[in-house]
Amino acid sequence: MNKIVINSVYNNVVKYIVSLKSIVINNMDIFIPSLVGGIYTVIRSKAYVSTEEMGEHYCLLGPYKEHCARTEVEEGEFSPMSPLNIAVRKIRDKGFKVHTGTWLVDGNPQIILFDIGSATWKLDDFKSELWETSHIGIPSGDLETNDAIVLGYMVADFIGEFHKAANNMRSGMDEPPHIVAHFHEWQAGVGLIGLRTRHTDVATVFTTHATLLGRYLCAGNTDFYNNLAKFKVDEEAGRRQIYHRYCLERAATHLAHVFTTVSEITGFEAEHLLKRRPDIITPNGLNVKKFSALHEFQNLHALSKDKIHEFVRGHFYGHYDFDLDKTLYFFIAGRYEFGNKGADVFIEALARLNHYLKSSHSEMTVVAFLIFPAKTNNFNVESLRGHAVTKSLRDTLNDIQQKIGKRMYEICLSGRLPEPDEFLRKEDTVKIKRCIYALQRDGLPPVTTHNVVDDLNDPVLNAIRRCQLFNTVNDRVKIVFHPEFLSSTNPLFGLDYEEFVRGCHLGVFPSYYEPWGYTPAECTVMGIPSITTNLSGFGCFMTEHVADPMSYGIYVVDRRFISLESSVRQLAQYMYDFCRLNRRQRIIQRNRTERLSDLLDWRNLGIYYRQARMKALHIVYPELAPADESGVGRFNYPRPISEPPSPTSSRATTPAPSIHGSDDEDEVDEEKELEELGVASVDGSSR
Ligand code: G6P
Ligand code: 1S3
Repeated sequence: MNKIVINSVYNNVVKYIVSLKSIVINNMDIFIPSLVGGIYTVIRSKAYVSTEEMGEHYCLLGPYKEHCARTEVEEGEFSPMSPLNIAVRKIRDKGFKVHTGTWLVDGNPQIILFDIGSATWKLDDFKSELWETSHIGIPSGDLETNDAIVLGYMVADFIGEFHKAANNMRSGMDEPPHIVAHFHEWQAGVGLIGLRTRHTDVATVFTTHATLLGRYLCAGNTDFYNNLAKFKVDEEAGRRQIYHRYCLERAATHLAHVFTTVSEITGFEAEHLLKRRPDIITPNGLNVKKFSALHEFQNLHALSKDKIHEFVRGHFYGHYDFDLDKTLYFFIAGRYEFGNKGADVFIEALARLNHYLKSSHSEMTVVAFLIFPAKTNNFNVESLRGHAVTKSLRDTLNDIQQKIGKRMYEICLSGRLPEPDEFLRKEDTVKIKRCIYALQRDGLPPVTTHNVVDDLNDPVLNAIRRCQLFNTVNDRVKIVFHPEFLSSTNPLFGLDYEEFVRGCHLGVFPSYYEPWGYTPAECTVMGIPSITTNLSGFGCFMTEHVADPMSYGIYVVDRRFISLESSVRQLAQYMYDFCRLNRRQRIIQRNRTERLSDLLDWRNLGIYYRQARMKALHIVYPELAPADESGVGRFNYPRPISEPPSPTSSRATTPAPSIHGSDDEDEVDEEKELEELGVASVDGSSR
């Protein structure tokens, strides 16, 4: 049997990967968190299970980017007689450069990378073919689309050769090679158009992770969801000068044997904007890694939180008048699409939260981090200075501590107890005083860690100014805008994204346009509660499969059926309710959140990819068994019957002090026991 599926993928940062996979084996996966490009995360996290399921019948195809390939790919040739090898040789014979090997991610899937530059000389031919077969014309100045065209036809050539090679190997057998090519996003869709217009005998699947027009329309001031049926799509695309791209996306959508979207809500959008209803919804999974110690994720939270504490001490030096033990870390992160990702709503709601906390004389402080990549001229002096002065104080104290230790040792050796004035010497006091003076500052702690290039027009900074969230001593909500993604080499945090998320208390993602939304999903598998919306694929998916998402630490803000003002208020209320949880309740809630990770595991969600492949194959080869349409519907997370983790479960709508339990961590054990007995689990049964 030579059943092979080919997936092609493209993310918006021109990281583009295509995968080939067999359908005989089931589809599983692995998870590596990635901040940039959700589509990249889909393919990368799925690689492990795909390889596990299909072995060498699975392969990824994409463009060759030298700087990425050097660190991420181990180059090597496929076995000489394999159809992959034969097809690669044929493509090379045409003068195209192709790199082969394995991708250095869990599962080590086979990978074929096409050097677009080596085929640019064929661009005009490819464009003519596209025009002749589909009447889609591409303007010469659109370099991204030009690259997509070259890559698309290289991929179509390759798959054509692969099909021939696989067919030749099967000569004498009745069955043709069963090949499924799965393309993701419009850029990769060109390959699908090429295959279909050339009548290559392979089954095709096209997945859109966000529609082109949807992204554009939402970024404007449009009441998108209430007007979906009314948009004049050609006109809207033309007005935005993306008509040719839109045509490619629509052609791929209609030519695919099976069309999928990552959520119902994007399916609804596709139905109106691309004029095809998805055949199957393929929700995004993650590679969930379970720790052998059940509560390891709680320990990791405490460890990472300590590192964030250290950042906060430095950033707020001179104004460090709040108790870190009563401080909560909230964050939002993602592609810098201010309105689409809900940063506007977040900042507005933070201002309300600030007011609620102040007027209720709450002891809690919230530090809200906004992590969006913007153009900057590096870190600002104030942020660096804060970390330098706190470091200097720490070093000085460590030094003095050591000296005191040595002196005490000597004195004790001589047979007496040290006198109090022998501990701290005058010169030490002077040194400490110097450090304390250095900790004084005239201005307020900055709201951003970097010099933002377009400071005056930056949407986050403007919203912070408008809401006057300036980090004054009176503010109970402090703001830190970090306009760069995090990495472990970051001089201020020294944390990578995953560690940062683990150290936070709540992820806040009040997106308006979010086909899926990996950020809250990543929080969930790390046991960190999050806020999402009923306009995000993730939010809708959770609402469908979990009886009471809020009690599991998944708060779903309504951004669909109520006014913007009401959504802001609801978000502020959720955040305020969260602030009223005591430590015990937060720990319980994290346990519950983490329990949902099974639901997001590719091992469960991979079934939809399998269905899509089978359905496509069945269309091309009707003699093959039709797809098994049963899915994750069998998952059912009932409401936990143990104590409510949140005052919201028992509260009136107005803020009131927390009434549940004490802050004593030991008491959590009782709850843990209850929960670990399997009070709420998949299918409601114990695990
Ligand atoms: C984890 C750790 C506990 C720690 C707690 C802090 O559960 O295992 O040792 O006390 O986190 O929780 P908090 O919500 O206050 O950060
Ligand atoms: C898209 O990436 P985005 O952040 O631009 O695809 C992701 C993967 O399917 C999805 O999670 C996200 O919602 C989409 O918006």
